[in-house]
Amino acid sequence: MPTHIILIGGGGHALVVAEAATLAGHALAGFVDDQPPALLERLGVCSRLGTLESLAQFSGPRILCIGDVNCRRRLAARIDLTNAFNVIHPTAFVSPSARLGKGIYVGPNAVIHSRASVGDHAIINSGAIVEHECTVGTHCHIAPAAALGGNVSIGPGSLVGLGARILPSITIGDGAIIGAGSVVVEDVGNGAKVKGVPAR
Ligand code: JB3
Repeated sequence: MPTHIILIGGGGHALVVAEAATLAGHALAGFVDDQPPALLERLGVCSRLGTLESLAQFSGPRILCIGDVNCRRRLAARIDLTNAFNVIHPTAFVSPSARLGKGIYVGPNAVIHSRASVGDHAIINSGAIVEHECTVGTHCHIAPAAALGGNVSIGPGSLVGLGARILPSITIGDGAIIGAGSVVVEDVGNGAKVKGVPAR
């Protein structure tokens, strides 16, 4: 019996979550969004159930489908995510010893390796690599093709940009931003924004 998932947000990120959920054998109950007209509606992917406020009428499984880390964090504080559901693309590898929270999106060809842990409402996007014993905090976004070496720790609400590389055993603080294509060779503090090779 497929799970009927409510998507929270109706834009580009919701589009990829919807596809991953469908390929994984789930069904879509529809989406909620405050801003008309949403991409999902224009593409006929699934029906709009209402605004975020209307979410209170539903008890089914749901997932936050908003790419912006701060927006995702802000909305998570405002809505009921008790029944948050993980959407994992069928081509992703998630180690049996990895520990996942809830409301997590794992994209195509992503890797979450042995004994890694990923917090609630995080995004491990297309082709991203979270190596063994990493810790990825809640609401983090590991963008497409980013790679975390073993034992890397990423604080809540941080963004690791497209194709960035984090060397093994590095610690990234809370709410940090790692620029696309960067190579991080030393720890990064809370709220820091770094970019480049090596990232500064
Ligand atoms: O780069 C990749 C692979 N994906 C990007 C993703 C991580 O982030 C994607 O290309 C986009 O840059 C972005 O996807 P997202 O968040 O779907 O962006 P957009 O298509 O602009 O849709 C934003 C959705 O969030 C829309 O449904 C908005 O209604 C909703 N939204 C944004 N800000 C908000 C707010 N909804 C509420 N209620 N409140 C907000 O503040």
